[in-house]
Amino acid sequence: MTKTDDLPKDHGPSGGWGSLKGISRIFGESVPSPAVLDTLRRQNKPGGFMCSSCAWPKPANYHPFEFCENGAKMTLWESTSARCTPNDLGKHSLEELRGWSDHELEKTGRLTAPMRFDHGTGRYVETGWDEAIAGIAEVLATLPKEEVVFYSSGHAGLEASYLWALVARLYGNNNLPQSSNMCHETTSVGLTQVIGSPVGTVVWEDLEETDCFFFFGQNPGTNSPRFLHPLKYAKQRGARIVTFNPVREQGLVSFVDPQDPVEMATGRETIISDQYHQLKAGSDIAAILGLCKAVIEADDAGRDVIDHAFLAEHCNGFDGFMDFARETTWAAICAETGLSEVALRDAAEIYMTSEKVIGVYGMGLTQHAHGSWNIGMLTNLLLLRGNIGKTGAGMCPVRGHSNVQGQRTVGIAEKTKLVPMDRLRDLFGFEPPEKDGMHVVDAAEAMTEGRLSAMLCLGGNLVRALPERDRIEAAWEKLPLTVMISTKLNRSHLFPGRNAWILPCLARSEEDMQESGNQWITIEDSFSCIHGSQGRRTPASRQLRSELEITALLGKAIAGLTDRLRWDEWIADYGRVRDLIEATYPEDFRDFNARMNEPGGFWRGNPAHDRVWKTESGKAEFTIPDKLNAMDFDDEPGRYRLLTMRSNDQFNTTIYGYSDRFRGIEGTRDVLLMNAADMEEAGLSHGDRVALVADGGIAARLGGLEVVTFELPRGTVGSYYPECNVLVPIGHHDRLSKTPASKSVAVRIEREV
Ligand SMILES: Nc1nc2c(c(=O)[nH]1)N[C@H]1C(S)=C(S)[C@@H](COP(=O)(O)OP(=O)(O)OC[C@H]3O[C@@H](n4cnc5c(=O)[nH]c(N)nc54)[C@H](O)[C@@H]3O)O[C@H]1N2
Ligand SMILES: Nc1nc2c(c(=O)[nH]1)N[C@H]1C(S)=C(S)[C@@H](COP(=O)(O)OP(=O)(O)OC[C@H]3O[C@@H](n4cnc5c(=O)[nH]c(N)nc54)[C@H](O)[C@@H]3O)O[C@H]1N2
Ligand SMILES: [Mo]
Repeated sequence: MTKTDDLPKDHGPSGGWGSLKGISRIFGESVPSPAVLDTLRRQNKPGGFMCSSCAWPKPANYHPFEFCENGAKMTLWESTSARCTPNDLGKHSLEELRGWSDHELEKTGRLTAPMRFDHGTGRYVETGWDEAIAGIAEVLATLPKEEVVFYSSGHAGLEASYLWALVARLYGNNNLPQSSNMCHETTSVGLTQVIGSPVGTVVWEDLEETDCFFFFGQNPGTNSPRFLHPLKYAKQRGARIVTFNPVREQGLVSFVDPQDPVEMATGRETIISDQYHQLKAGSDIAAILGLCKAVIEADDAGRDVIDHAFLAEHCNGFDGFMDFARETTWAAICAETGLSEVALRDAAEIYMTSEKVIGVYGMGLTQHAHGSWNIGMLTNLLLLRGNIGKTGAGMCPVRGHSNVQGQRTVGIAEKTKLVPMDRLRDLFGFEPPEKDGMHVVDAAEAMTEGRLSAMLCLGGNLVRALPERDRIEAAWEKLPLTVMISTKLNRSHLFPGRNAWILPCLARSEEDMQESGNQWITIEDSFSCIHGSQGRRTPASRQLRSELEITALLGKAIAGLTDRLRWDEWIADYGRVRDLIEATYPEDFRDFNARMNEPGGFWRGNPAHDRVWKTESGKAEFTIPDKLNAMDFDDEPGRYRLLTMRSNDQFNTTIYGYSDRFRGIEGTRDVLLMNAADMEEAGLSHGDRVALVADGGIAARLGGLEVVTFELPRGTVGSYYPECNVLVPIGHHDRLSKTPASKSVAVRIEREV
């Protein structure tokens, strides 16, 4: 175990002046258009616009500046004054553009006009909206319906997303994979199995009441920096924080609040983690089992630390689980995690002496071959002391994109059982398709096997976000149809299908003027609260259309106008789409239009929060994993566990720049982070050039990496996503939910000259 006090503070606390420098650098690089400061002032406030970066909740009692370093970067990045016009794009061949980095591609600026790929000249050319929509509908009419996929990345608002799902079903399938298939699908499936809820149980009040957080594989300093404020207040109240993460993440070590003038002037920082346990990647099952074992042993020895009444009333399977924990040896747990028994008992002591505990997790738990068992084990830990369904306690998966959770709530789902099809039938007068659709991994496999005809993407950059990039790129450009609804140029645009369009859309901070005025859209945050959002900025180009309008135009071209499919009226007033959402999901969206601007958002409720378990048994389930780690390969000499990381200067495949200041890595992303003892054993020195070679059944290599000595557990190495996606096999994913296992990829290291 490393205690936070003992850790070197070489890269300074999170937040502080570094975060302001980070923002101002993007301000310089992206050359935002005027009035952007006004936009930032309205960010994440009732009556304002909701940041399109992460899904962290927006509090009712907001700060004067309710945005973080990375939210500001996102807004500045989309408010750039640079433009990528068809003319500019037409100056470059695809070959040439494929040599550009992700950063260079997006830096060309906002897309301004619809484009079609002209295979004759090998260039994108401008086209009109009517022509583009008619062209797409014409191709769609010729394709096998089950071979067309309607992907969405978690950006678009509830209204556009609801219609997107409707369009897919009217077209004739449930092929509605979403970015969460690569992200928190493990939560949607795994958490549902054990507590009957696909989403977290915690709400804002719980953050204010809790006396302890346990963090597993979530990095708030970079990925949800506004979370650092409630963590700071919790620490000031005396709450404790324990972190399990192979990487020492600065945001979980200490924080200087950029919104606090005294802290900024004095540099006074809040120490975040009381204990920081750098376990081996993929070993959380064993680590959490160790915590459970310590609790069970203490209870067996007469300390009353298990909530037996709660278990008896609410849970299934605890006797079997407790025996399993008793029988598993400390030696096995320590060997698996690389942590000592003392360290795990220390952490368990904090757990046992806290009355209200929140379990926080992110990609460090979900992106493993047995990610669902990780979630099951964390649930076991919380259940032992009744830490789900009481104030100040609960499960807190931290979601990714700003509306990734909400899109699922309003029908973007490939599984038919998740959608009230009978209501859709009644509302729109059609027979919704009955067959389950494709998950993103199914789609990727079908694509590489030539069984897919079209990819329509509502946002995102799937070519870059998916595993096995080389195979995906080759397969993508063979598709009969590709359609990308995007704000900026990205690598997915550079592999146009036989018929290909780019449809440029408004960004969330921009005015969306329709017949009834400037439109509101809504999003759902990680705590299941719904917020209205209205953009006010002048759109980047007069030719941009909103995501809702583009979706509705496609729907109209595919299914026609009828007395129940009132596409034009929906475009004219998004409030009518909210009425449809309310009619489809009355329990979640009561008085939707009236309530959407409530401060803090309106909560759509969660039965598990009130100890109502929507599982098959009607109880919360304890689970016993088949093995003590979440991986699908064994350690071998020369084989490493690669975890693919996000830097502090990116939002997924959008690379703002090359400064990962919390980790002290500047000016490059081509690095391999490695433990000093591992380096010595492999005969490598800091600064050496190496390649990573996939060691999991595919032939793939990523060269040109510089070795950086880093404090990591032995056998675990780190390098950046999305660059590493060449190395991840498509079949390497969570067994239950198919979430790609991007946090434990088997690799070997080869020296380069
Ligand atoms: N600025 C910024 N914000 C973002 C994003 C972004 O790219 N940039 N992406 C958004 C999206 S879509 C998402 S899903 C979220 C992602 O946010 P996070 O869930 O925080 O995702 P990551 O940064 O990929 O990884 C989380 C942490 O898991 C740790 N980890 C890796 N392997 C293991 C393991 O085996 N066990 C444990 N305990 N920890 C492990 C890593 O060291 C890292 O600190 O953030 C969202 N917000
Ligand atoms: N190895 C590895 N792979 C991973 C991960 C990992 O940790 N490691 N993380 C996974 C995760 S958690 C996720 S969520 C996925 C992300 O996968 P995606 O969601 O597909 O990718 P993004 O990078 O978020 O998409 C960026 C693009 O979205 C478009 N865009 C931005 N804003 C808007 C908007 O407002 N509207 C529209 N229509 N388009 C917009 C821009 O064109 C931009 O280029 O990647 C996954 N892949
Ligand atoms: Mo994500």
